[in-house]
Amino acid sequence: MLKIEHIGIAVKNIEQSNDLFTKLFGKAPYKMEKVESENVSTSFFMIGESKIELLEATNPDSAIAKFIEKKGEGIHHIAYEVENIIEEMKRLKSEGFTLLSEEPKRGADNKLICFLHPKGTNGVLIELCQEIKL
Ligand code: CMX
Repeated sequence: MLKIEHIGIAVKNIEQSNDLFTKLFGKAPYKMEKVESENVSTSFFMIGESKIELLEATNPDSAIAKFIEKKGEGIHHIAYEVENIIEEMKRLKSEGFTLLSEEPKRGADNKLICFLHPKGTNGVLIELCQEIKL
């Protein structure tokens, strides 16, 4: 793994949270994006080299809706950038981690992504992401 790519925070209302985090950071999100396949609306803030993603559920079946219902708003996942997501998925699978998809999926902010089940990572949902190079 190369570095922490971003930290994802589950929020109930992304417009209100955008205002809150804009006040907190002193700068606005650089991007907002809906990811239909994950049933989420996202916004991204860049703070120095660190990226924060806010996530709001767009329907009740969304992982974010379930998370908020169970645990309330808060840190939802930590995403790590990888050089080659296919190779990293193979490596982690052979180490015994549970991948939540067999293939990488297309995520927000121009990334291929794959999640690891939090039960196998001390209760922290881990996302792997690789930049899609055009
Ligand atoms: N962090 C830590 N634990 C989590 C979690 C999270 N984000 N989400 C769920 N859990 C816990 C649940 O609380 C539950 O714990 P207990 O058994 O102790 O109650 C456990 O994981 C398993 O729960 P589950 O009922 O088997 O499964 P869920 O329906 O809650 O789904 C998960 C959990 C991780 C499999 C599902 O959320 C998932 O597939 N996530 C990956 C996709 C995703 O999160 N998409 C949204 C973000 C997209 C993006 O970043 O663009």
